Amino acid sequence: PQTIYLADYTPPAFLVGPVTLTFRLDPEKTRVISKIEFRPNPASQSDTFFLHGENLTLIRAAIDGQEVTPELSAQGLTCAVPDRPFTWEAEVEIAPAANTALEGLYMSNGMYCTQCEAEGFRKITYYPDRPDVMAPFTVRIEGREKIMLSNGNPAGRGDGWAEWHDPWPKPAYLFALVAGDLVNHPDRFTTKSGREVELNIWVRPGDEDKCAFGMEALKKSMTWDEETYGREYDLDVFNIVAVDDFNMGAMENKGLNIFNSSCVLASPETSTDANFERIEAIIAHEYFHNWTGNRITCRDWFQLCLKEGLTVFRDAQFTADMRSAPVKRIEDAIMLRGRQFREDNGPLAHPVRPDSFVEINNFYTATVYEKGAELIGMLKTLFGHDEYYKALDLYFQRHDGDAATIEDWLKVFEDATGRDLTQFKRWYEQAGTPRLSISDDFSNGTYTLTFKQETPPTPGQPQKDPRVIPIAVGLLNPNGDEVVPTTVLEMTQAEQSFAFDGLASRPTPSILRDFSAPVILEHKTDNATRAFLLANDTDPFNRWQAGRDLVLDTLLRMIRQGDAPDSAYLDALHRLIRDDTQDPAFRALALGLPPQDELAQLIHDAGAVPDPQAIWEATETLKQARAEAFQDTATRLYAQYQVTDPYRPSAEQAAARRLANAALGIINRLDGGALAQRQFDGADNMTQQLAALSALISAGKGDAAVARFYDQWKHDRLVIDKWFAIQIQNAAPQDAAPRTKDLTQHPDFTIRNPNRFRSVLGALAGNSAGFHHASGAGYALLADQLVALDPVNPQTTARMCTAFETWARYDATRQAHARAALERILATPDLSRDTTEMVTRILG
Ligand code: BAL
Ligand code: ZN
Repeated sequence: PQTIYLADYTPPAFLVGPVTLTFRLDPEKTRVISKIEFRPNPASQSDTFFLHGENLTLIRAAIDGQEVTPELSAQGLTCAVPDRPFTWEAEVEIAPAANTALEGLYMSNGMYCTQCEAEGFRKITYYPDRPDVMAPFTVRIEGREKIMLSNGNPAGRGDGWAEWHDPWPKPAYLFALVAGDLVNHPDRFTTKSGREVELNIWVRPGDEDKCAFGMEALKKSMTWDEETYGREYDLDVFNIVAVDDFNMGAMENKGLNIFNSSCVLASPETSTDANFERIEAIIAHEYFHNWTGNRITCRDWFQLCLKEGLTVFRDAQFTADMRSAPVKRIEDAIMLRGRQFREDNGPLAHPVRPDSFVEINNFYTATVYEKGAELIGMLKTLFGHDEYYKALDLYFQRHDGDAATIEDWLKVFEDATGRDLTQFKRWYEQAGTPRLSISDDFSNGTYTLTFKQETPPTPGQPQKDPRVIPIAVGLLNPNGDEVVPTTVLEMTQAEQSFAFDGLASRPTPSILRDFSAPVILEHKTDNATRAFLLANDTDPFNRWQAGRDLVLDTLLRMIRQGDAPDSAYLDALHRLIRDDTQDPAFRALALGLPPQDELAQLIHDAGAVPDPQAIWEATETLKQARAEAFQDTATRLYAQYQVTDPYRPSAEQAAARRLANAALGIINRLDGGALAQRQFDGADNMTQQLAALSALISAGKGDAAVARFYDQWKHDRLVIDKWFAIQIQNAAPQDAAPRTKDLTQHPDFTIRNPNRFRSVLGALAGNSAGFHHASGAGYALLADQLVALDPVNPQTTARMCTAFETWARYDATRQAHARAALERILATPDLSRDTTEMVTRILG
């Protein structure tokens, strides 16, 4: 397959004026008739007229009304065209019902829908399918469906047809069409300048009662973006549609967001508190794209982080404002370390702005999204609130209507702040997570902190230059009082010292407060200091981090040396969870254990070979020790944090349930599942029911509850996804692959639905000791399933290959099993470009 390089970018040869599309819908033979105004681009050296097009049957093409015979290839067409503006017309036939890849126009439960990002529009008609070609679209849909939607504002409808007009020039990846027998949950919003906007969430009949929460989230997002960024909505209608078969979480098509139903449908009975929080964030994310992505889009796909990093950052700000800022920050750090640090450390490491790709769908990654968001956060930390918003105002003013680049983005900050961001740009260009080591010194009232930064080599990038790292630091005196409040140190060199004068005694530093940079801290401190920070730090993130450092230390000593669980850790944690002045969500987070995959990475980083089984056993031993030490406290917390009010998905109620369910997990290890059974029997919401089911399975008492849960929910596909996943997540290492295999034979398992596939095979990949079991059964099973899925849905296959990205850290036996599985995938005839690229990179 061909590699595409950022350095080879050239402007489009032709620019596009108004686009008119007519769809005559039919599952097997949809006709798409396009009429497009083209004009030569004076900024281009090329006069080659090339239109992308894949899997299309061309019926006819004409230029200025005269039929032409273009030259066709598997990628598109070329045609001789006049050296002046002209009108292109084409009629093609496509088969939505046969489209299982879920890119372009396809069918889901009898409903037509589209997914065009990144390069799906070329499967709908011939077009310059690149984000720097922008045009207003008028769309006519002809069909028998009750509801027929496209982008923009409604422009008319009659018996068997509907028309839409989107006045905002957009790239083809933001095109959308939906048609089906849908019902809506309607509402209205008035923008701050008085525009009346009709809002709808469209769903299949029967799902109407799961839309209210999403609608509230949408209205809150619209208000928040007006108040925080001064950004208003710009059409008369905003439509959201829920679709069951969808590769991504959701898609920000202009005026017509399409959502994976799992990311919009919510009810207390079927959705957990975590689902509610995620739905609120994704609704906000897609809505915020209207400005950061749609009004200002990307010049080319290498700039993906321009819209995704910024929009993730904005949705994180929104969640922090709607819920608890410290809890959101801690959850984001856990996620970043679990997914992005892992990516940065392995064969798939790539810069936030990659400089080459084979298949762009393979770059919708944690690095582009989540690390991309961290870079925006660092700019805000470095420049402060006012300068950040000054730069953003300039960005919107200068680039509205543009297809922009990271250079444009950084120039806005330079112009707004007067600062030079040449060094900061390395964050976009260099892959890998910087490691920050620390030493300190105290003499004559001066405390000096010295930092050293080093980024290990990543594929294709052996050498790294020092980056700008904002290090937020506070200092505490021995009484636990803060003697130096949070100060942002701006590290620019490979090694750099910072001095604090006028101190009466040697302080305890609290470093990287609020996780001020996406780096790994290598701080050789002792457990007494960690316990001190856990008790006294004023920065909630670092208080949580101190607890996390304590548990990592005890687990690593248990794994490496067979030590018993550390009593200093148990005591410090016990003090914290008993303290009712502390936020229950914070205490629940402090009770969380580090992901076993992260422990494996730490062991690997220290030069040893991790044993997933030993890591699992140590984690189990620690859970048991905590249960014995915290039994009485857990019993009290469980009772005290029961929510008696009617269910609300609020941050406050969710925090109480989270702590009570953490307490249930503790009690469950000692009472043989008795309390979990009571909770399961009495649960009136999914958060309680699922936590109880999980506990029962862990206690080995899950069989009856698993069967009952299935009977209760077999009509609800999203709940059944949870049912599949939870059985695998809670399986012991030796049982995980056999259990998964059994479940792939369940009548409700299908590889056609990405949510179902992920709920089963994704759960296996997430069960670290099970997936990496020494038998190789986990690797072999996933390979079997990926080989079966690839011809059906390459995009989801390729994404799931990331389960293998850590294979090289394990022992020779596991490596041999993993290599065999990967080579078997790669040897599959006609393997997709997506999967070929991923497996090739993973094998290294
Ligand atoms: N643009 C793809 C889905 C999302 O990031 O919103
Ligand atoms: Zn996005």
